[in-house]
Amino acid sequence: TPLSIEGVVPWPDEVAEQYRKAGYWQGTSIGSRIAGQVERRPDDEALVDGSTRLTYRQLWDKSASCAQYLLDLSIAPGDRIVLQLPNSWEFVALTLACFRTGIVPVMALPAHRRHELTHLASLSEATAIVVADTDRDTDLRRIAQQVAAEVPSIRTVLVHGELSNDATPHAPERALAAGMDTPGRFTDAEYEPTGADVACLLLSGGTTGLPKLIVRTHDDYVYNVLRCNDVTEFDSDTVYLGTLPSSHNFPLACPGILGALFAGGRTVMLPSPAPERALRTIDAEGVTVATVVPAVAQTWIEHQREHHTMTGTTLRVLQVGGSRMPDELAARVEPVLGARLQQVFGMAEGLINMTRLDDDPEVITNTQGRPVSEADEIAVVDEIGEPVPDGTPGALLTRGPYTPRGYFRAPEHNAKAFTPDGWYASGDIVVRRADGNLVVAGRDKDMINRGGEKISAEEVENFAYQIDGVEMAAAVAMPDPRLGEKLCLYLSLTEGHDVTLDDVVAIMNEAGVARFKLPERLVIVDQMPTTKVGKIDKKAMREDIRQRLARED
Ligand code: J2J
Repeated sequence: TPLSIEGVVPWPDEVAEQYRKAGYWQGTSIGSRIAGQVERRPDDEALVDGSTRLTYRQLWDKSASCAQYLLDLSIAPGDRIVLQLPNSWEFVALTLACFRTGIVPVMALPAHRRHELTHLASLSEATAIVVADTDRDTDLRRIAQQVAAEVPSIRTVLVHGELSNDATPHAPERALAAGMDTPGRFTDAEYEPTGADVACLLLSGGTTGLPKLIVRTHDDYVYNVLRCNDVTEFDSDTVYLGTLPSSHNFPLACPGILGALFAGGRTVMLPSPAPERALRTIDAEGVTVATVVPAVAQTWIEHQREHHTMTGTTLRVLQVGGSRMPDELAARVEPVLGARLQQVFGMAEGLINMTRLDDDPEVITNTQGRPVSEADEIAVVDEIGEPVPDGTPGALLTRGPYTPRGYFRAPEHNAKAFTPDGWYASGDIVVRRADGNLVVAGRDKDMINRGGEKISAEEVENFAYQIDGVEMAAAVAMPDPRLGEKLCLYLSLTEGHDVTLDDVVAIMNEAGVARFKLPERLVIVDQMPTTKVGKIDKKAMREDIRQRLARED
């Protein structure tokens, strides 16, 4: 029987039964899928991180050791732990340790700081937090202790790297490294999760004041990985390059690191997608598939054009997604990088659309693909929820065997984000073409997509409202040639007040907000533009900032 965690919204019983009957859900854990490859190819390389190279057997042993270490620290199956680690073999070993014990990782991003980590720990009632020692000049151990001070459920801080010499920590610090090298006692048979058990909590792209958590079960996540493996054609010859933060759904499971492990392939991890090192690594390791956001694809293309860093031709597929790839950029991938482009339009909430590797070039260049599963249900609807004809833009709704029916512990938000029939309203405006492929045409959610990193407008506005003299605040997307969008903040002020961009940045820094959410431009207006019904008119502001930028050019 599955471990019950309060606040999880299950699929309706009859739907679950249908998914099991159809074989979408197989009742197996993520770990068991990888265990098969460990048996089959113990001495093949599974993971490369700098000078560390781990075979399947070694990675499996390290994750078993790590699993036992977590259990010895009284972190129990079903407990949540906030996981914030840079791309590294330790990230993978620890994530697998969680998947093998039923401990649930909350997939924080490396850029998150006190504000986000505190919220994630508190919403999930985490019993531990895992951080790196530092990120450049930021001491993450100190931040983890601040989180522990705020969130009483946190009992342990696990550190990747050097422990701090904090004499009176709120929660004891333990070295992650100490747990990696004593395999032996852990047995999968004792802990193996069922298919219905929670595997991990992913972060939502966020349109709300604070990010929501997405529950992914073993059944649904295994299916997600298997479908993506099939479409992206992963096999034991695949050499996968992970450069985006691994806690994102895309590089983790679409098909990503898990896909490579399921298929018996090899994953190479880099801490960043900086072009010189990434392109060199592709050559040196014989990388066949890499995953990037459009902004990174652009830097790789420009770098390769200028420096011809990549001399080999191993790269077979470049997966690009997370934000809208301009068609002109899409057209340059294959000519410059020599790899087939695969556009991916996905979401941590579930639904993954992909172009197929053998699609017509027109489809690959101009669309964001179609669902990876025959069981994915798609509806494109107008304002009143009526289906629109193909070729007409509409709001994308979806249901399916790897699209959960509700966020974790968020009943009020669920009532808005899901229809009574369980459709998830993605907030994306899409056009479905007659051939079934989707084109992302915009969105009706209040979010800024900064090169694939999602920023909730409301979250930023809430900080602006804390500043004296701010009457109204509106965070809107402004166009950016590299990132696609950046955040521009519009403010109207009460008389006699003056507010600068620095003031806004200061208050957000004080609160410990991730840097990528900081507004990059401030526009002060006498009056906020409003719609006929008196709502703040963000469309008018997006147009206004577009014109201002054009005038400055
Ligand atoms: C336009 N918008 C896109 C695309 C995502 C694979 C790929 C991406 C994500 C992801 C993911 C887009 N064109 N190609 O989890 O597994 C925007 C949409 C979507 C939101 C989801 C994966 N690809 N988007 O980006 O949960 O607005 O997942 O609803 O971070 O990103 O964001 P996220």
